[in-house]
This record gives sequence, C-alpha cells and structure tokens, in this order.
Amino acid sequence: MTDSLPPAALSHPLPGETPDEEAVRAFRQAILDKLAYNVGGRVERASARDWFVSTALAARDHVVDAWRRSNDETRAEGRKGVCYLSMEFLIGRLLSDTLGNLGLTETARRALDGLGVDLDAVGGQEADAALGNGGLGRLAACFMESMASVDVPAYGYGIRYENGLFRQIIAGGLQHEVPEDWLALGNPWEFERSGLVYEVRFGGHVRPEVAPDGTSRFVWHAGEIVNALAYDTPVVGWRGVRINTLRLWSARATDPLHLSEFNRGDHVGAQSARMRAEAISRVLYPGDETEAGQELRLRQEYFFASASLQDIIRRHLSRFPDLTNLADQVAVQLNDTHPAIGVPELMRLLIDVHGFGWDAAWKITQAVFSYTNHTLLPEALETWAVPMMERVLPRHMQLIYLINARHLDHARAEGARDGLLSSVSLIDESHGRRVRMGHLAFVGSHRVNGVSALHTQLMRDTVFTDLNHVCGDRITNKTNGITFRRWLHRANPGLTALLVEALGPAVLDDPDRLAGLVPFAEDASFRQRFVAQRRAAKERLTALVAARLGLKLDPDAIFDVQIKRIHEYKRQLLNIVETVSLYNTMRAHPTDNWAPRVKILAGKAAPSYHQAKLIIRLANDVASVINDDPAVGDRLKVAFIPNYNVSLAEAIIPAADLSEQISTAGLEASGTGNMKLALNGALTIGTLDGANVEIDERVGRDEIFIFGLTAAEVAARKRNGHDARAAVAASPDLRGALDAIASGVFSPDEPDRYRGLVEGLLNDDRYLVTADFESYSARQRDVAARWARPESWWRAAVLNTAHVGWFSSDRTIRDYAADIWGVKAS
Ligand code: 26W
Repeated sequence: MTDSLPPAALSHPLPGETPDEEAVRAFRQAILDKLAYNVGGRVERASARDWFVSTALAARDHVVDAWRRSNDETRAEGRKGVCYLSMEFLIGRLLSDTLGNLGLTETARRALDGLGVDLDAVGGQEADAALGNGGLGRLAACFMESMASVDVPAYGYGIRYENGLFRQIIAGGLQHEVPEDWLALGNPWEFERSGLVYEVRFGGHVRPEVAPDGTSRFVWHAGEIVNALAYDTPVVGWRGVRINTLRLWSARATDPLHLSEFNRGDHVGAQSARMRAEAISRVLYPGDETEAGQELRLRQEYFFASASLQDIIRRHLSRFPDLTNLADQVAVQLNDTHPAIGVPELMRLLIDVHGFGWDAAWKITQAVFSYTNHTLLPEALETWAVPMMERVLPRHMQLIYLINARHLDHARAEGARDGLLSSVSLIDESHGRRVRMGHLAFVGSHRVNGVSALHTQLMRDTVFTDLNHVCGDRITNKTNGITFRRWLHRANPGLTALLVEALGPAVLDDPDRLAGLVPFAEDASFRQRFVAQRRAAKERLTALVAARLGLKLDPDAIFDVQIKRIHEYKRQLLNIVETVSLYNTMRAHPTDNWAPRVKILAGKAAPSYHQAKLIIRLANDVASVINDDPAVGDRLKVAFIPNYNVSLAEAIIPAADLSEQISTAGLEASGTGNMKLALNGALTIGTLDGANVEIDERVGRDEIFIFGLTAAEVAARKRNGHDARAAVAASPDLRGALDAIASGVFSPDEPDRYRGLVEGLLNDDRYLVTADFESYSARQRDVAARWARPESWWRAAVLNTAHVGWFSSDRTIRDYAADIWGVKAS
C-alpha cells in the first residue's frame, strides 16, 4: 500500500519543457486508450489508481522504442557493457523519474489536466519499490540511473522480492513491522519474460566421472532445481540518452503441484516443494549489517548470482562463438559480498559446462569481476559455515578449496608464513570453519574498491591489509555519488528552477556548473529566493507531519534532520541525548533567546536489533514529553516520522536546514544522505567520517560543523580504553541528560525502561557517545548562534549547494567506467 505522499516534482515543469498541444493531445489519448484497453476502466468511474496505471503505461510506451534502440546499438557496435549484481535495488517510485528523464512531465500534467485529473494525486498512488535496506540498495538505484545517463550499457541484476523492506508502524513508541506488498496492485513498469528462465540447482553431491574419451571430471548431481524467471524494468537515462535494463529474478518451482498427493487429499503437502522454491524470492532480508546466518539467505545469493551469470553467458554466446573474449565484453560488479558466490559459479560454468581448463577460466573470472566493499563492521562481513556450504552448494565448496589452494600457494611464494597465511585464507578457522566471502570476492576480482577516501584507506590499513599485499595492491577508491535528477531536480523542483534561473539550463546536465553559484552566495536577493524555496518545502513537510503525527511544527524553526537506518554506530542516541540536554537547559533558562528547533528523525531498525528498537522507543518517548511541555513550547519539538523510505526522503530533504552525520569516525563507509542534504543546501553537523571528510574538503571548514574524535583518535581511544564514567563525570550537561533518561523522566509509566541503556553506555560505550558528547554539544550551540545570523547561515547554505557538484553519481560512474570496467562513458 502507498502512503499517498505527493511527489513534489510532478507539478513543476523543468525549464525547456514546453510541450506543444499536439503532444499533449496524443499523450491524453494514449492515457485514455490504456484506461480502456489495459485497465478495462471508464473515465467516469476511474480511480486515482486507474489513472496512475494508465499514465504509467502511456509513459512506458515512450520508453520501449528507445529501449530497443539502445540494445540494438550496443550490439551492433560490439560495445562492452556492465552487469551490476546487487541483492538490493532501493528504487522508490518510477513515474516522476521516467517522465522527468524523458522531458514529459509537463506533457503528462497537461494531458491529465484536460481530463480533470491531477498528476500529483496520480503520482501519489505509486508504491515505492523498496527492494533494499538502505545505503547500499539506494546506491545501486542511483548507479543504474547514472549508467543510463552517461551512456554506459548496463544490466542491473537482482531479485524480484514479492515483499520488499517491511513497513514500519510506530505504536506506543515501538516499531512494529508489517509486510510490504508493493506488487499487490500490479506493477506497470515491469515486463515478465516468460521465455527467459534458467535452472538454478542446489544440494545433492559431486562425483568424479570418466568421460568416453578417458578424461575425468567432476559431475554435480543436484538434489533440487529451482527456476529463475526474469522480469525486466527499463531504466531511463537523463534526457532519454539511453535505456538500460534492470533484470530481477523470481523463483518458480519446476514442479508446482504434486498432483497425486493433491488428489490423495494432501492439499498443502502437495504444494510444499513449491513453497520451498518460491520462498527464495519471497522477502528481502531485513537485516542491515548483521550476518543472516540462514540457509535461505545463501540460497537467495546463489539463486540470483547463478541466474545472472547464466544469462550473461547466454547473451554473450548469442553474439560470439565462445567465451574466450567474455571479459572484453562484460564487466561484472559485485555490490558487496552478497553476489560473491558468483566467483566459483563462473568458474563452474566455464570449467564444468564450457570445457575450459583451470588457468584460462581463472583468468577470465578475475578479468570479469570487481568487488565493492560497503562496510568494515566485523558483524557485517559475511561468512558461511563450511558444512552448510557443503550441503547447499557442494561443487562450489570444492571450487572454493581449489581457489584457496592456489591463492595460498601464491601467498607462500610471496613469502607469506603462518599468521599471514591464515589471515589471507578464504577459510576462517578461528571459530568453526567458515568461508570468508569478502576474501573470495577480493581474490576473484581484478579491482576492489571502497566507497569514500577514508573508508578505502581503512580497507588498506585494517581488514584487507594482508590480502591487498599478497594480491598486489588491487584496492582503489570510488567515492559514492547520488543522482541529481532524483535528489535535486525531482525532489526539489523549486530550488532547481532557481538554480536554472541563476546558472542557465546547462546546470541540469553538468553539475560542475553549480560552482557558478559561489558569487550568488553574496547576493542578498538571491539568498532571499533561496530561503523562500526552503520555507515552502518546510511548510509542505509541516503539513505532512501534522497529517501523520498530529504534531504542529513551526516552519521558522531550524529543521534539524537525522534520517537513515537506526544503528548504534550512526549514533541516533548521541542526537537524542543532546536533545534532552538542550531541553534541560531550556527549562533551566526559560527566558534566554533560544533558536527554535525541530528535531526530525526517521529510520527503520532491523527487526531483531533490539538495541536499535529501544533507541526508536526512546526517541518517541522523548518526543512525547518534550512536545507536550508548555515550558519549551514551539522552541523545541521532536518528530519521529514513521516508515522512512525513498519517497519520504524526497519530502524531508528539501526541508532540512541541518544534516546530522554523526557516526563514530571510521565506521560509516561513506554515507549518501549526507550528499543529498548538502546538495539541497542543508548545513552538515558531522564527524570526520566516510564522505563527510570529502564534503568538508569541498565546502570548507567555515561552512560545516565538524566535531568529535577522528578515525585515528577513535582507534587510539579503543586501544587505550575509553572511560565513559569519567567523561560523564566531567560533563554536567551529559550527566543531567543521562540521569533524566535513566530515572524515567521520559518513561513515567515504566521508570526503569532506559536504565539498562544508560548503564550499558557507562559500562561499555563502544560507539563513543560519551567521548564525543561535549564537542557535539558545543557545535550544536554554534549551529544555534549561526542561525541567529541569517545572512551567514544562508550564505553557507548556498555555498553547500555550490560545492557539492562533484558528488553526482555520474562522476562516480565515469570513474568506475575508466578505472575498473574499461567501458566507454559519455
Ligand atoms: C548481511 C546483511 C547486510 C546487508 C547490507 C550487511 C551489510 C549490508 C550493507 C553493507 C550495509 C550498507 O548499506 N552499507 C552502506 O553502503 C552505503 C553505500 O556505499 C554507504 O554509503 C554506507 O556508509 C554504508 O553503511
């Protein structure tokens, strides 16, 4: 079900989009035809949903010819393409993206106007495609759009989960998870490819067999076969430059019904094999940064890696006689380790199916694959227990041993001995035998990248030091980016129109032109118009919060925003504790001239992550007390907005004044919300972590609020031990805030609710909340002081927008294309 959030973008034409009447009439007729012949509806009785489907189908028709053209041209020119393998694609809605990138927004709006239908209302009907958890999945979606926009031929490969990321409901302050059903009302964007089906095998055993010619080989006799059926969604590039394909696999049983069992009366048992097979594409794994430890997760990973590689090989063999030149034609990017099983799978396909010898197969494999690491948190580094691998994928386990044997021989030849050998081995022997998927991906790839300069350096200096040494330095950095089409043009059409007015329409095509905004930061009338855009976005968000939470916000207050997955290392707790401290101080000094502030939080916690769920509850409890306290009134409000997703992000980001990027330094690989918020002119308060470091370098230290320990200082503090009790003793504000939380000020019905949380912080403050509190709190006072000088604040806001053009994912993709994939980009 949708939240019916109106997409801001649909009602605003972009400059240069002035449709002629003929085009509008034709689009209107197309919508009416879709309504009649595809939806089977009537104008008089059509629902908003009917109009959405009809409009989407009419827009899709505009895509199809160009899509075919893109594919034909790539083939004819023999261009190398990219296959982006990702367990997650966090796409959000597609109507505004498709219309916007094709320059059809205004055409569609007028076409619907003529029918008495509002495009915004229609757009609000679309469900978010939430096939991802957070940053990694959203990055994949931005990359897909950018590859199409910079003319890189690409397929995204993933899983067509029937239920994407759960819907979050907050009741009594607690997170409840409800299944999400984005496909319930159909999906007008996808094409089912009933002819594109691959067999994916599991289990069974491997036997050496002698062929008639006397050669011996290993034959995998699988115990179970599941079909992978393709669904294609077109990915439209900016200005329709190129249309790529997102190909998602759906699992189907080979034998959906055991008829004899059914006829014998066992109606449920007769379908059990089908349920088992189809469970694979049933639901997105909702964990973020925790190891699944589940066979189903491994089955999902292998299912989509295998289907995708079989498809890549089939496509290649439709153009070339054999696979010897595979790496000249395709680059396969592994989005984290989730598809890393693709490394032994490609080896199996090359050796067992296509008759390659080991060395030739390995050369192709390494040349084809590259791997992106998205986190160094130890609990998120995937490993699979050897016995489970042997059971689920016996042939792959055998191949992994062979890859490891050669890899260790090579390491030995490079001089590696005991400690080093066990550190680079693909098998971790330290707590039961487990396959290290990061190592497997690393060894099977010619390039391995991190997602920000700092994270890449930490890869070299920590988790992958030995491996990188033995493998001859294959780590490279590719700082993340975001697509400006969605996160600026569509999310913030008002600001975009202002930028075009100031810098000309070329800024829509070339984000480097944003630098031209620097002189405008000094221009009071420009700043005023910038403020007016922010104010309008804040009013829209105010209305949304009133409708959803029944909470009235003051649009003149600082909108202080932290939106992301809830995780201890992201330190939502630091934000909440500081909010409580501010609340205490406001009550103690009621007559001071406080800058009014609205704390906005949103994010989901993994269902089994109890501490994260407790933090959500605390945020809501703190909100109830503060929001009801007349002593602070409009000067402080706290809003936890439920069910954070792409569409909600699009509504919040243009309205944000302050962007909270406050992770423990060294732990946030990059962050991409930080880029979205800065692009829209929010000032960042943050640690020197992930891409914050590069944002800081670009916007300059005067226009950003940096605080806290650096990554090196964090490492040192951890080595020497951090004394949280001493930090608390030294900070009366922190002590006051923690005492209030621990003693039940925010949970009067259950005073001890947060005692354990606070005790935990005092005993083992792993994420150094208490270490950074004072400097964070001081920077927050700087924020308030800056807000009191509007000229200085808005000058900084304009400069933030001006200086972050580099974080366009077009730039990131061009870097991957040149340094990793060896493909041509525009
Ligand atoms: C096995 C469960 C699981 C699922 C997802 C473990 C780990 C993950 C991802 C690695 C988590 C993730 O999304 N990482 C984020 O990737 C973004 C894109 O590169 C970065 O911007 C974020 O900093 C990083 O946390």
